[in-house]
Amino acid sequence: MNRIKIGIHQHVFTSKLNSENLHIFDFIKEIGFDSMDVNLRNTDFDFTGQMRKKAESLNLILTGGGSLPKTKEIISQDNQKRVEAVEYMKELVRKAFEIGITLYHGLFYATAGIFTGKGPTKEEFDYAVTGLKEVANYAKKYGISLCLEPANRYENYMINLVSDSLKMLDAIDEPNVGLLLDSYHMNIEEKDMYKSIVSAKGRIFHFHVNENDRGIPGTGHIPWDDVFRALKDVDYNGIVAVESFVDNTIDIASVVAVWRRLAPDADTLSRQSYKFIKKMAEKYSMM
Ligand SMILES: [Mn+2]
Repeated sequence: MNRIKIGIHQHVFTSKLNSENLHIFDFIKEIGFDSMDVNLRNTDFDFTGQMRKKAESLNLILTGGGSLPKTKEIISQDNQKRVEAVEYMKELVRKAFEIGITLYHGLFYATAGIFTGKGPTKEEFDYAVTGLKEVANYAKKYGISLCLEPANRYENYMINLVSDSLKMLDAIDEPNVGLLLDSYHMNIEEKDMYKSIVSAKGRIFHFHVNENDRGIPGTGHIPWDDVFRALKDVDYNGIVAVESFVDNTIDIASVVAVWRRLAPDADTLSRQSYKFIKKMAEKYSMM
């Protein structure tokens, strides 16, 4: 029988965790959450120890998000830029390790928001594979796995579909590389939510529940029964985390294009999301 854990992204509350707001961990634990997705890019190296200690004291699992920023281009024509992108990811791997994180996920097979006016070339695909294979081997030494997150066409042109991501996984061919699937991106790109999740059986390391408008799950038109039935049918045992944004001053607002309030406040968003995920997980006997 498969059991899922329920997580929440730190962006529901803040773009940057620090000693002033670390009590967010207590708050989400109280609601019932098992896990939080942390923004690795915005976490200071000298804060990792405190974060780790706090999470351990609460028995809270942390995962690390770290998409490539605009200045880091893993599929650039310029070799120097590709090297810099790989070095940047290695730094995030070390940060993740210091926090006690074992899953590092994001849009890092290309750079969000950088377009060429064409689809991906074979050369660009190969650059991503070479770079990620290097990062994967580095991460292995730290006991960390990478999760590629297929993201919609407005954010990148390399991997929009689950099927694209499976091709890249096969090419990277490392056991510590898998997928983070996200219902928001899938709703834009996939014809059939159930079939695409099932097509990735055994390769899904992390899952984002995201409503079609990125608001509270269960308040929009994502076919949630298809999503949870698929997670059940692939025996998913990982974390199902709500990813939404209330603090719209966050630095990724321009990438994810969220300009309006998606929920009244972070408190409401987290409580309602938890309730909804739990209800669906119970319906499909995954709790
Ligand atoms: Mn996501």
